[in-house]
Amino acid sequence: MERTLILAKPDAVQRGLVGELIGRLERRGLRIAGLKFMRVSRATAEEHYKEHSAKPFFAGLVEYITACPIVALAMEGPNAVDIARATIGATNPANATPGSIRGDLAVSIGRNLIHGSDSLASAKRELDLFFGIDELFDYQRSAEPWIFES
Ligand code: DAT
Ligand code: MG
Repeated sequence: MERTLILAKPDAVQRGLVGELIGRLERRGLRIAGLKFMRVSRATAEEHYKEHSAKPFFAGLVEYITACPIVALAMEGPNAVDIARATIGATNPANATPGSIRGDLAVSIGRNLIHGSDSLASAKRELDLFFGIDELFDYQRSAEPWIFES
């Protein structure tokens, strides 16, 4: 079982596509472990995207992600990191396979709708940045008949 950080970015909120994005990930089989509608601070944006800090698009990326509220999600399931990345599609929507979120719903690399962590290590780092432990639901500790075997 893995958890990954998903962000429905400002363009997803502005275009009214948040439900569509979450719905696609849920229908794929991932479940929501945390969710919040929030404004990303400049400090959080810079930390989240620090691997890109030397790139020419970094300033624009930070402006974009802090421009209006986003929806942050922790999604979980078996191989959640890779499953989410495949469902999201390639970084540049021009190269994203039709059927993927970016391949169906986006045209521009600078407005590509959604973030998904690129590795388990990134997921842990990014989830810590966006969620407190008390904001994530622990399905294993629940008595409900959840869909994944333990
Ligand atoms: P991903 O979001 O698929 O993990 P990434 O980590 O390489 O992609 O880059 C983070 C974001 O930065 C990406 O979603 C959009 C933006 N970005 C990446 N490369 C870019 C480029 N060449 N020009 C403009 N924006 C870019
Ligand atoms: Mg990335």
